[in-house]
Amino acid sequence: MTERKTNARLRLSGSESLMKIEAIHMREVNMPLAHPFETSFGVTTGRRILLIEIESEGVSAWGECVAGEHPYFSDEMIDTAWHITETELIPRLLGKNIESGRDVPALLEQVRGHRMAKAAVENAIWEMDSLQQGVSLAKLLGGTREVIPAGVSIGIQPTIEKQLEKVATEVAAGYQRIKLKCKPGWDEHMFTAVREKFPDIVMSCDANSAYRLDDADRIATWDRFNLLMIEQPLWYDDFYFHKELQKKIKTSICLDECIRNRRDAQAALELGSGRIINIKVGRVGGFTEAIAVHDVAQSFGVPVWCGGMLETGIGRAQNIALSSLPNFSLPGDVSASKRYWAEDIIEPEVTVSSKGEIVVPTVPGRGYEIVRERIEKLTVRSRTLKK
Ligand code: OSB
Ligand code: MG
Repeated sequence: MTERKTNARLRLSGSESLMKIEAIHMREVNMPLAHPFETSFGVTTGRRILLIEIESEGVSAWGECVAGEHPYFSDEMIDTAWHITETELIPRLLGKNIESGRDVPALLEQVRGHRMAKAAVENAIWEMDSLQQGVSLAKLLGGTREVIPAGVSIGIQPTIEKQLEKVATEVAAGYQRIKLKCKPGWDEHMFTAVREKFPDIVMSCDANSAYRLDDADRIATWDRFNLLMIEQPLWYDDFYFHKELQKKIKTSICLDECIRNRRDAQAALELGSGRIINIKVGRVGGFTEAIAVHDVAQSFGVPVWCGGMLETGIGRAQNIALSSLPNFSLPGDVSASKRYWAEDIIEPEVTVSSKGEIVVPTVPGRGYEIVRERIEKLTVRSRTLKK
């Protein structure tokens, strides 16, 4: 808190402290995943990712849109994000003099929803601000941690044997928390097998909304697996029935899909819909709202952690910066680049120590360099908008 106030005071007064948005480049990169990723809503073998590059006075800053290839995780997808970014968001920013990423939500307010599209442009502006002020993005966001604890999210596997191999690999790599994707038909027998083989690991599961309240009695029996949490078991847009479920089980519910903003966080925590929140900066519409959700959870004594959306190094580096805030006290789904990509588009790539930690960069900006030639090779469409 004090950290953020200090940063705000650092700002110079007058025009030299403003960022003039001169040009915004949009591009779509296509990147095959090193391993297919299966959730209860489908399999992803490669990503189509919208990247935003903002130019101001010879400096460029980047943002990544985490919308998927299909509107299965949320109602956004890359093509809707592309359209809204080009026709609605960029025209509201071009030529403007912006003081901080915090000013962006108000500029985009007229456009309802499309939070993942908004987050990509807002986060690029936060990154620009950190470069212009010469501070790390983590520091600008109010981060206080020097290292962050890393966890992994393991997709649904074809067999239990494969699942056990995957878990063994990630435990050996040092990850501090293993999250298992689950769905009806890939739950109890799989949890039993993993727990038997790994009695002491910190383990959680993520259903991506695959269950219904009728499953409550069965889910209550999962208390025996000593899961750190069960992530978004019910409907993607619900926290009322999650409250009903939370009353019936001992294991903490963690909310992901249904938390869109700070008001959702407050309502859900007041209701008792869960006891942990997964913050995805794209899902809540950008760093400003992510910080606000973090603060609301903190005021309830509820821990948060940073979710992942199979990001490239750009979004991953920005997730590391966000995870350095004080209430990100549980390991997130922010893991090493090599789990996702043969070659990442930043250098160095994101690595995780044998203790399962990622070092938070202290240099100005995101702290990982863009590899422009690689991005150019992966680009399938691009568009530049200038005032
Ligand atoms: O629900 O957390 C989720 C990936 C895509 C969409 C939704 C989710 C996920 C993950 C992967 O769990 C997290 C990651 O490793 O990036
Ligand atoms: Mg999730």
